Amino acid sequence: MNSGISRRSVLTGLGLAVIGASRVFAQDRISVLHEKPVPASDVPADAITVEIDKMKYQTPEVTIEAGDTVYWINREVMPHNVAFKEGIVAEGAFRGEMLTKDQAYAITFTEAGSFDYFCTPHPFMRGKVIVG
Ligand SMILES: [Cu+2]
Repeated sequence: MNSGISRRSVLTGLGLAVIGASRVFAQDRISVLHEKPVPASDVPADAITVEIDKMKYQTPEVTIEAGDTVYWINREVMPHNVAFKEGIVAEGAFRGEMLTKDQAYAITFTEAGSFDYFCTPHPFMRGKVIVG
């Protein structure tokens, strides 16, 4: 007579690991390197720059990678800034500091997307940062 040995393996039910990767809209999609404008001479030589002159952002559209920093440099006496409407880079609106001549302002873009900006006192001045 054969005595059958039965083995029973017990499968442990594995819980699905849920990764909490959903974006929180309230989180800022940018970080500001320096709260105040810096002299244009402090801008690194290899920086991604947008010059502001003649009431225009001279490179109206720049394409960068997430984590890159864009420096805006004002080259004229007329003060300008970089501002985003509500919901573009954060839940609220973002208004960068005003730049006088030869001052720079740096913003690091931490998430992919297309970010339209404008100049607060000159809303006809517009530009876009595309983060790939
Ligand atoms: Cu302006």
